[in-house]
Amino acid sequence: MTNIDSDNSREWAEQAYALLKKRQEEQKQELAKQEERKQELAKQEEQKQELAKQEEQKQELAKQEEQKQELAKQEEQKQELAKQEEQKQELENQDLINVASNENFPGSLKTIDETELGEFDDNFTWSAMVLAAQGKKINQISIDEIDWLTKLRRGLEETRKGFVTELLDKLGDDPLTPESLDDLETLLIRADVGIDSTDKVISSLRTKLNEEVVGGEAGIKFLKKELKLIIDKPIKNSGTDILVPQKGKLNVWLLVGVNGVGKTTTLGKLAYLSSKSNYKTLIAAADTFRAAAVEQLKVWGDRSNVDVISNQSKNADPAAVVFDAINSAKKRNVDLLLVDTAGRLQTKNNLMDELAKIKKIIDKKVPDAIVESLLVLDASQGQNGLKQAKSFAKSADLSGAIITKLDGTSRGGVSLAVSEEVNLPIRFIGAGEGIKDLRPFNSYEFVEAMLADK
Ligand SMILES: Nc1nc2c(ncn2[C@@H]2O[C@H](COP(=O)(O)OP(=O)(O)O)[C@@H](O)[C@H]2O)c(=O)[nH]1
Ligand SMILES: [Mg+2]
Repeated sequence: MTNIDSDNSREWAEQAYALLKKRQEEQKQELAKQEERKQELAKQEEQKQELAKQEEQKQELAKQEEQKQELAKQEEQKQELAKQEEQKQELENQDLINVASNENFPGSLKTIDETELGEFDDNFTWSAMVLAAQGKKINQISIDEIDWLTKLRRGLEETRKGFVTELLDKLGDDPLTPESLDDLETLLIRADVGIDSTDKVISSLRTKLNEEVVGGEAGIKFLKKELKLIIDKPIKNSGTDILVPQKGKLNVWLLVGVNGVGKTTTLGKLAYLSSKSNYKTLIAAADTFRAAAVEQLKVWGDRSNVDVISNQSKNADPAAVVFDAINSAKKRNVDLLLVDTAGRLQTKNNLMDELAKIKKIIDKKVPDAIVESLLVLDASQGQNGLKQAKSFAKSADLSGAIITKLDGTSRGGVSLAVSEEVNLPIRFIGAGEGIKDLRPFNSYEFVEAMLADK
């Protein structure tokens, strides 16, 4: 807990927990009410069908009657018809009621499970403190945020284990020495932070050591600050802190990267985030190489109610799919078009040509579109991921990176190498296979999770 400066933070966390608990209770009650209402509607529907059946029977009877006593009972028939008219009216009225009440309860169609509030434990306290340290107020935080930070910290556990824990063991409570800097250097390299970033951090620590005595705890604090500076630099240079679609324009985000890094999964999670944030979203299935890719995307699209534009014919041209998707996006006034692309490594030149062709189509059809080419990298690939980033950056004109699979890898440090050596702003990070396991990148949270001391 010592890593975060925040007064009374435990008390803060307790209050936040109580508030979230109350909010969740209220939500549960609301859901129960909706469920009741749904059953009520179902009952009404049954009644309506029953009435319709009676109506049919009556008409049948009336017909028979008509045939038998056509002349004699004309008067009676008139009355019968009048009655039927009345009943019909009643049915129509009921129809209106049903439509109206369905519209009132879109919540009952929810497909994504609400996150459950967990225990008031160390995870909650740490997450709440990270939020508090960023100036969040108690009533501004959500269970999802707490849940995500918990996942992030857990995800970076492996990276942390071979790193901070060991470092703290080595340092003890003693001030830093030139020897402990050597240890730190080794640990940073081992966590795939990269040579350049490591050199940078170590040399500024060395300068600091020459000027003053630095205790273990202060050393960690300084280290966090330095690492954060490295990750923040390309983000600052881009002029955009958090990547969001610009309203009033077509935003096109291309997800690129080699096979298996998590492009399609990430795209699915992005579609969820985007549509949940009320951006009109569309998916283009431009990985036409893998037969199952379209199906995989459709499943993700269904989960967040986002349509998928695809071309099922074998070896369809990816640029043609993007062409169709742009037409459709323009027609529907889409804010964000997410484009999934193929990632065959063996034919890398083709891959780059394909990406160039896709970009050309976008430029031609929507010159004022805001295009982002986001490189997806699998954190568990460590230095290999860094190599991919360098080679893509050379030929694919990238504007940002997304780091996936931070859960359960010991190589989360690669994010720093990508920032320092490829100069790419990290835009999102993924830590799991669920639809909510992707969040906009936040350097403060990332560094806190990577160096948390428990
Ligand atoms: N644990 C974990 N698995 C992930 C994550 N992102 C993607 N995956 C898995 O990685 C595998 C490849 O993902 P996919 O999206 O098909 O990669 P693509 O070939 O780049 O499109 C799948 O089994 C995904 O479920 C993540 O953040 N964490
Ligand atoms: Mg894919």
